[in-house]
Amino acid sequence: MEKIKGIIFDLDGVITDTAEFHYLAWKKLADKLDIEIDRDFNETLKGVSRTDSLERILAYGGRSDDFDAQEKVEMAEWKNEVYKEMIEAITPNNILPGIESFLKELKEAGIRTAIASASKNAEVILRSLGIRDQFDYVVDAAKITKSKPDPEVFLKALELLELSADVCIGVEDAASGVDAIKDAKMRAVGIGDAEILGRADLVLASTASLQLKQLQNID
Ligand code: B16
Ligand code: MG
Repeated sequence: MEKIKGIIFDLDGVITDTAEFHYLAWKKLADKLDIEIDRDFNETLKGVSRTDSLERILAYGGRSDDFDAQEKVEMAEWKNEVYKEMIEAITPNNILPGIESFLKELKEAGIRTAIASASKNAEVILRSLGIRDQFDYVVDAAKITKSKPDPEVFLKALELLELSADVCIGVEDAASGVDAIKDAKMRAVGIGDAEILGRADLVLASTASLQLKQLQNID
């Protein structure tokens, strides 16, 4: 590909592992609703917005029609309060392996960076991790109208970076996020399981393997 000029990162599952906190908070709510969810089901919630996640959980438990709009808002808020309490414990120790050195490598190479996250808690999390200033832009759920797999969050990041899709790479841990990157016409790097992230141009088992040289070789 052309020389890389920008890299756009998902937050949850790429920069830090908040997926487990999301899962535990949703599980607490699901337990109250007598809906049984497990970690496999949680895979389908990664990268999915808070309200869409709730709808998926209710559908999974066959309870989609049991609550009105106001009750759903309250349930989503309740989950978020539980989640916010959990993420208070986040410190720079929660940055995923290899991310800090990779960001340093990008800075030295003059490559611009942004975050593209479906989370409304993205800014708080980045500040707790102590790395907010290392990204040129943060595009989070507050700045977009359509959540992943819609490409909007990545397109917005491209616009802010003033870069075209063909010189940028997106990094994601969720299938919905890889779809969003590909539909934004960018190259996608998946972090995790190749079976789940099949549409990605390159799948790495862990963030520890992120290296600019390897990304530069993606066709
Ligand atoms: P919040 P990402 C996503 O973040 C999470 O993967 C997803 O599980 C979560 O439901 C969504 O953010 C919304 O998060 O409830 O904090 O607004 O992976 O796009 O960074
Ligand atoms: Mg993610």
